[in-house]
Amino acid sequence: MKKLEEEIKMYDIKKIRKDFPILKRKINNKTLIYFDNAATTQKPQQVIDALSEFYSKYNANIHRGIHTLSQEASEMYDKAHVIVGKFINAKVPMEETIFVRNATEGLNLIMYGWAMHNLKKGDEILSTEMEHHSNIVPWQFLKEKGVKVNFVNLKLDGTLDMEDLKKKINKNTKIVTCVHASNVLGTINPIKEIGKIAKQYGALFVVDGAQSVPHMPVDVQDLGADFFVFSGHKMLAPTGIGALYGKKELLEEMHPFMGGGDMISEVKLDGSKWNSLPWKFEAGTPNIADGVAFGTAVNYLEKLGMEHVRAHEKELIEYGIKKLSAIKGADIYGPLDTTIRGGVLTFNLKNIESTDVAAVLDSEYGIAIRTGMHCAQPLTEKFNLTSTCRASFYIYNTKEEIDVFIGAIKKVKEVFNR
Ligand code: C6P
Repeated sequence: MKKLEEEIKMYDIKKIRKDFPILKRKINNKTLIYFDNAATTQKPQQVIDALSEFYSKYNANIHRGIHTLSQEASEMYDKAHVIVGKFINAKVPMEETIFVRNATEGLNLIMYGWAMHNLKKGDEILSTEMEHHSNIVPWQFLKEKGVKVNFVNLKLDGTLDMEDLKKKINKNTKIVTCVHASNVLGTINPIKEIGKIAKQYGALFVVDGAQSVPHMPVDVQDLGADFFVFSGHKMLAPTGIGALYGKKELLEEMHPFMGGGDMISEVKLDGSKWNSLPWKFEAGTPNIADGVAFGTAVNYLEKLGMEHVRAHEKELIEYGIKKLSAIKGADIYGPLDTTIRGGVLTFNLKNIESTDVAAVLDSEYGIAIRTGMHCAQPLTEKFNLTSTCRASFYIYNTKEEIDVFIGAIKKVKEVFNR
């Protein structure tokens, strides 16, 4: 523990910030304070360079040519799978890491590839009220097959009701799915425990890691996940690239999502054979350059060390909660215990519209936050709300920025006479 504390002191925030050119931008004559990291993160120069370098030196289609460029591009793209798979401790990093567009596509792939083919009338899926729409809506597509979708209750302290989970799971439950860290409340769920319960009932365990992989060490084997999805753009990589981890034996028996080039080993007019993993699930020309840059982004995070990333964000959220809760009329949502909370600070100011808060923060202070339901309508309505303000932190944010933010919140209250 002592060693980690010492190392965190060496977490060189000034150096990190220099890697992000956008942080120098002025917004309405103020230096940008970017607190919308749960939506998407900014990109370091290393990732921007990786894209530029790929297109300047290596661009070619992959797995299709024997010419040098195609060979090199293929090698780079394949290697990125290994980098990403190792990052989450996949047992077989290459075969178990499928590149998709984002977490949403990963969840849809599981629904179309596994659930559509394996579930029947009377089967049940158990999700939770804490989910992003992408872990609710795809499962609702299965209702037409007579599959029931149930939801574990969310408690008003921002944690899942584990007793309710134990009540709702039963012998018909074929999939248990849960968000690892909430994009609205910041709650870090007891994933390992939920996975164990799922296994007791023989259900598949699907985890939405869109808000965990970018922010903390994740070990999919230790967590007991059968499938695990996340998006590159929330962890320094470009948009349009993400990953679906799946246990090899499940992926091998699973139906492909899309048919076409590269996902086959043989095509006859009366039928085809599928390619080996992970290519079986990557039909057509993939997002090659962004895939390569995904590897670069992961290398960047690896260098920082995910324990340090988590420790830095924990410090920020602790500080943010402390400062914001001292402001009269500020309601903070989600657990206040930062051992189970990521760097997401969601709040409302009494009698002030969230959009008004965000507009003043942007126009007067150059601070970017998000407002609305954050693609989690059932969660928002559980709290009897229609909108919240959300400041979400990442590796380059500082306590000084939070101080500016808190000063701005005080000013907003003054402006609106509250
Ligand atoms: N949440 C937010 O502002 P995509 O859009 O596929 O990259 O990620 C979907 C997704 C899935 N699960 C969780 C927990 C998420 O937070 C998100 C994306 C963003 O909160 C955009 S709505």
